[in-house]
Amino acid sequence: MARFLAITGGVGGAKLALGLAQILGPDELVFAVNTGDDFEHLGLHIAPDVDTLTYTLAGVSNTDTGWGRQDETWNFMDALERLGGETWFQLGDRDLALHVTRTQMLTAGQSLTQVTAQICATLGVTHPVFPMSDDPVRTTVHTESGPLAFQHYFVRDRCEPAVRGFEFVGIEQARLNPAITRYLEGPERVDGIIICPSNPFVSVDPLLNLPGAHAALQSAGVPVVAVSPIVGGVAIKGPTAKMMQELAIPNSAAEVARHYGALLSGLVLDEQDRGLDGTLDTPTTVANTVMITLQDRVDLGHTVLRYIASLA
Ligand code: FO1
Repeated sequence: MARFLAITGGVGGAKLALGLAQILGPDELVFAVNTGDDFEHLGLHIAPDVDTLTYTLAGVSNTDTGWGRQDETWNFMDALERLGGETWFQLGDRDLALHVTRTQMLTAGQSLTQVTAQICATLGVTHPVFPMSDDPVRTTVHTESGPLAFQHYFVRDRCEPAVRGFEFVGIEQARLNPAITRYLEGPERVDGIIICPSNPFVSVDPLLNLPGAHAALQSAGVPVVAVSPIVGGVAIKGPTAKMMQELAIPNSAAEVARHYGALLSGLVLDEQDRGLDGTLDTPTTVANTVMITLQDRVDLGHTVLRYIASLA
């Protein structure tokens, strides 16, 4: 039975993750999720990318925003606003319950991996979801207005300040989640690794930059396939293309391939970038990567799995 590891960030990556989860069972697919976006807010540990994936796989995500829960109510935010509290980061009542539970469990000494497993089980998510690390890694965005904690840059300042670079604070002391390492070596080794169409700089790089992670992924010796989050020079979701422009990197899918370099066995380009097919140092294939319907996600999942099989 073929088994796969999918590396994902938030909203964009979770779309393909859901497609893959419709095709592969819980013993065939595991997820490694970015935690560089995590932060402590209002005394709570928020893990946005882990939660976006969990809610998506559980079928309870807010499909308008991509983050947070469907059928949400906002009594807590309204009351907080009246008290003069910080309201730039929207926490719905149901979502809040999850953050309170997670924070309590972490404070009681459980690891983020254990907490995530319990929350997934409660929500009926059967595919294993692993935070990239149990150690704190916090993405700082260096901007023209100075360094900003990731959520301050992303949500509070709406990605407006021009980006100068990124720093993953704590990464030198952090280690790749051993639950993920297990799938890269030995008898449990997966047959392929999928990098979902998440932001390469802030959603995938935190995991790749964990000490030894890049080498562990490479030495797994299995195909590593990424789906480009850049389509026709723009990002389907989020600030990837804007960041590339500000970093003076051409905002092209070709640069996504160049960014991942020798790690990649292949890149899935969108139909709109068909002109790049066969012109890059990295092997490529072409598919519809703009996932609007559930069927789009499943179709792309099948394409990715077929592509991995062809590269194996
Ligand atoms: N994104 C927003 O743009 N605005 C918000 O108020 C917001 C709240 C929020 C609450 C919980 C959660 O899990 C995610 C939330 N996000 C919000 C999304 C999130 O911050 C970003 O999409 C990711 O960090 C980027 O992957």
